[in-house]
Amino acid sequence: MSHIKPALALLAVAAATLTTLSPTPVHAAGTLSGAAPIVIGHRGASGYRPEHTLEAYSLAIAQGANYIEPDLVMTRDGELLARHEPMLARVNLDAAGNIALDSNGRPTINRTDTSTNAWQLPQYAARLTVKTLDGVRVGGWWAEDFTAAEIRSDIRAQERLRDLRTGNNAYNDQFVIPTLQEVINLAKAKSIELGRPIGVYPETKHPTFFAAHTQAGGLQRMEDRLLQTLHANYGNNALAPVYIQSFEVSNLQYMGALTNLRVVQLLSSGGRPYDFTVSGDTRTYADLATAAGLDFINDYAQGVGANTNLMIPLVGGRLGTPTTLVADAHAKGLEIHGWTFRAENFFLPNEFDSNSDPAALGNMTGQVQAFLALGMDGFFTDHPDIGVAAVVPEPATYALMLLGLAAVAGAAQRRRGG
Ligand SMILES: [Ca+2]
Ligand SMILES: [Ca+2]
Repeated sequence: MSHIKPALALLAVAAATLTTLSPTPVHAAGTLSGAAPIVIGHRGASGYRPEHTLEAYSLAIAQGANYIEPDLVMTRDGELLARHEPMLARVNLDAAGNIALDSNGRPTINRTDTSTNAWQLPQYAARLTVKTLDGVRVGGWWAEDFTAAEIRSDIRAQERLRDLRTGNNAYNDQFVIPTLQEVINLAKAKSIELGRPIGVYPETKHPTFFAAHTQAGGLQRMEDRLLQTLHANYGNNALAPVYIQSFEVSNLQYMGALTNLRVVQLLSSGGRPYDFTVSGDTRTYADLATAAGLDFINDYAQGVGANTNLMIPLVGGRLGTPTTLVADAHAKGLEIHGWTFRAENFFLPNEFDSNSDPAALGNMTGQVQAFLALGMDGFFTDHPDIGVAAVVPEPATYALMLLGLAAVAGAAQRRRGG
């Protein structure tokens, strides 16, 4: 990524100049470009509405999110829909890996991984299936066993965290499962309406799993469908307000070679990419988060999306000592976006809890600012309103934003030229 180096040199000069003008340190000055950190509406404003619905994305935009994040699964006929998992609804399995039945002989739903009413529709009862997903037996109703028309006409979203975000259950069974194109249409329409760019940050879910689906069905592979859609809407343009993310590696390498759109390697706090498991590559996410791992990622991606624990590990439920990951990523010219910031006490490091009620909101602002102080370039949050308020750009930041945009444009021009 040698084309980034002149941009970094320019930014270093700009930062030094601005430091002399503005002695007050601003957290945003620590980002790679110097621009303010971006707020990504994680599955929409999913703290407030059932996730991955146009209503959740719209609210995220209204709350000031810069990007909205659709996770993508595929239907039987190859449509890309926004859903966190291929399971439209998930059921519990017994110890032997078969569907567990209650005393009435009925399956019981998993209460944190069921995001639609598919489990309540008698016409689809027979489609309940146990499959192996990334090496694990999982039971449920699967997006790839339905046509897009069936899902969109009959199936409606439900609150996934139905026992924690109980207020959101009032919105159950109302909202359609959107296509990727509908999510893009919303982002583009709102960009014009509000006069500010609202980007999309799609994630390919379970690429190895869906590659088997598309091969068996003679369908266009997920990555080709995604790039075709994105290029049709934004062009093949590094400056487009788009990031493509995945927990697997080989599908990002594939897409990175076919597009100038920005690619982000997700890094989990444990385990390894599933395509590595399949191919016998023994490297873990922890290995990918080292300097050598970041060099590897730098060959095909422009950024990493890191679990918060990789930046500031929890110690006894509280934030411990930061790692060097943010600085290490920046040293390679990689942006780093953190996930996932959620305001409920249940999710917050305990020093930010407001009380002992897991569902009550605590001090997410304090948590976010601890990570922004490291120079994190953006973050995924279920509560974009709180996230936006936690990012307080100061005047010097705007100057840096302009310089950052100029530097990125220059880098892109050199990339095209080279
Ligand atoms: Ca996601
Ligand atoms: Ca907590």
